[in-house]
Amino acid sequence: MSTVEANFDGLVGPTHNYAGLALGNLASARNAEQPSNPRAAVLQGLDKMKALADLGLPQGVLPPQERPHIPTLKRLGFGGRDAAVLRKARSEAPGLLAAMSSASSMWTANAATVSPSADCGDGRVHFTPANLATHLHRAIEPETTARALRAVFPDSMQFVHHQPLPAMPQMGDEGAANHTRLCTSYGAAGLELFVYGAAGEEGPRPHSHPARQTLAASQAVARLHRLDPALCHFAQQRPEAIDQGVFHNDVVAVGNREVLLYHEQAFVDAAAVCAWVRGGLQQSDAAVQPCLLEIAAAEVPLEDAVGSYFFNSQLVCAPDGSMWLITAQECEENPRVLALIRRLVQDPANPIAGYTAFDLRQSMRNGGGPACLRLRVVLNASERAAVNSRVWLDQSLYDHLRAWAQRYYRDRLVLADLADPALLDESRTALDELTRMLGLGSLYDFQR
Ligand code: SUG
Repeated sequence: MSTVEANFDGLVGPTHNYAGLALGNLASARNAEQPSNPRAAVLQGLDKMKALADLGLPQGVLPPQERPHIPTLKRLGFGGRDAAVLRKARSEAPGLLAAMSSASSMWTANAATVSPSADCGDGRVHFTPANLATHLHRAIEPETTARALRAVFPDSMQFVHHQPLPAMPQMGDEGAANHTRLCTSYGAAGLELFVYGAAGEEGPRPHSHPARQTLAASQAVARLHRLDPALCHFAQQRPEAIDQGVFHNDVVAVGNREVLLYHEQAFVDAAAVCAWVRGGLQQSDAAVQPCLLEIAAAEVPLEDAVGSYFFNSQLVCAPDGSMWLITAQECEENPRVLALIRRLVQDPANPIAGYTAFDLRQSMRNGGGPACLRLRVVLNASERAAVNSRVWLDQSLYDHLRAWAQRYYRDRLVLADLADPALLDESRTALDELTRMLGLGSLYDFQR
């Protein structure tokens, strides 16, 4: 069996809510304090996963995290029994309670950076969980993320799990959302493109929004993964694009196999990126034509790209090798973006054969599109066989997860509900059952 690219999507957690926590993420700010629907959110994500599995793509599931996170609230000085911790946090520091209650681990493009075995010096698949150091609500994810990744990819002969980088601004790391791999075929050694927002105090930086990924962090990940420096490139995001809501590179660019689809305003030096991709792919297999698709601001202004999340589409290969765009419904609702999609699908000069749009509105309202919800892992046949087999989504797991969500998830949540001890109980019961369903062991603090 050949090497494949598998998607591991994050299940939306039972406390999914809109708290306006993410600086520089326009959707998060716009929808702050709106009621959310956690049940619809998890079902929307599951439907996308199921559609990709039905297309013949290997599709895995990653678990949500335990929220509200009582251990961190205790560490921050809220003592007593769980109900008292929640009550005091709500009255004294509602912002902290919201941060400890976010379901943000659903966006698994930020869970880790993953390098396939064909790229790594020791021939194993490498994972570095992202430290997500710029935001409190996300900086509490890496410890459980690391446990989850070890539970899903347990075989140390084939998988290497690094520690997250030190959690400090100089080492801000947001994982695969700022990393793209290009290759002539999945099993061949690929080119790894790392995109950063800032390189220390010198050089251009955004003015109003944080640069979440640093050059130093990207370089550290490349070193840890034992990548060949000749096959790595470090490109800077345009600071002015970050200031316009491009908080991760996957909001303005997506790559797959030999295709890089990117907005004109994505990179400080797009010409250097393209020259490196062309040279590297030609060297890997001269028969494969690199396909660099730059989308002009005149065709789709950055504002429309951010509003529709077009570049946060998944670009995937069906088993017959044809390429598909998996987009958010918002792309169909924007006439300029829809015209662009039609143009790309009709153009024989690129391998994109079609598109499918999904309703992911619950996640989109917090700035998370189709590509944010998945972590890509390229696996050869023996690595694929070494994955915890219970996490692969098939009809039976899909049915079980739907029934599970319907049993435990609420269909309406507002910020005041986060202090409800019943919500904590429901969430723990749901997660406890999930770890059994997926064979993950005692993943959560409340289980230990
Ligand atoms: O980190 N939103 C997430 C969205 C992450 C999207 N991921 C990628 N682009 N790969 C973030 O900004 C909002 C939470 C809130 O406001 O309630 C939030 O964290």
